[in-house]
Amino acid sequence: MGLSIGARPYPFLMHPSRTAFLVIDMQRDFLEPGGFGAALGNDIGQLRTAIMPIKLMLDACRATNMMVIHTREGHRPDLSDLSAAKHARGRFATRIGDAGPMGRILVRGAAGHEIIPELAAQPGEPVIDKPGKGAFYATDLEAILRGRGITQLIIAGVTTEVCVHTTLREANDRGFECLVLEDGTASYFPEFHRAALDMACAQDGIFGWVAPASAVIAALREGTES
Ligand code: TIU
Repeated sequence: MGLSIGARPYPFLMHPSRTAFLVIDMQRDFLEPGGFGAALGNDIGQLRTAIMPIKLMLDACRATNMMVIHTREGHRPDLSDLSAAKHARGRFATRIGDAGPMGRILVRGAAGHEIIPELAAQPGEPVIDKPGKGAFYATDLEAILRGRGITQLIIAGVTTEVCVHTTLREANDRGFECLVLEDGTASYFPEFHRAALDMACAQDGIFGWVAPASAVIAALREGTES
């Protein structure tokens, strides 16, 4: 059995008991003024369209007991897990670890590192702290997914072509079936967002599937009613 979700490039057969909703880096540092995203010279307003679709998906997952996992990009306060290459990259005045209006940029424990309050994790939902762009690199995400028997991921968050795509690729190589939410992801660059979604499902699903949050939510709702 399974729930059929209208998706690109063809319907995705979802098995909710083996599926996790993975929300990538919906942190104040990317979505609010004075954080890492802004320090990189970006228009943070571009990302806020993803908030409501993710909120609606979280509501649906929580109502149907589907697993939810959150990630946060950030580093230890002593920056011992920050590579010199990542630290040095870019020619900006404010870098990772520097003081900003929401505390030290992309440092665990700082206010800016927190998930935005609208999408805060609830008790029982794992929060994965990751030093890289991909959520599998240097984390226990894979152990948590395997331990819970998860084989499918619904992926949302920011930014589409950076941390979402890196995680999608890591998950694909590890044998997970992945569906990316087209409206639950966003980029500072709308053209990169569109291209990243097209790349995810090109060649008849080279990395996986793409669908709006409403399609997944409708399937979840039907699945619990039937
Ligand atoms: N800068 C940018 O677009 N993204 C990141 O640095 N991290 C994530 O995508 N989370």
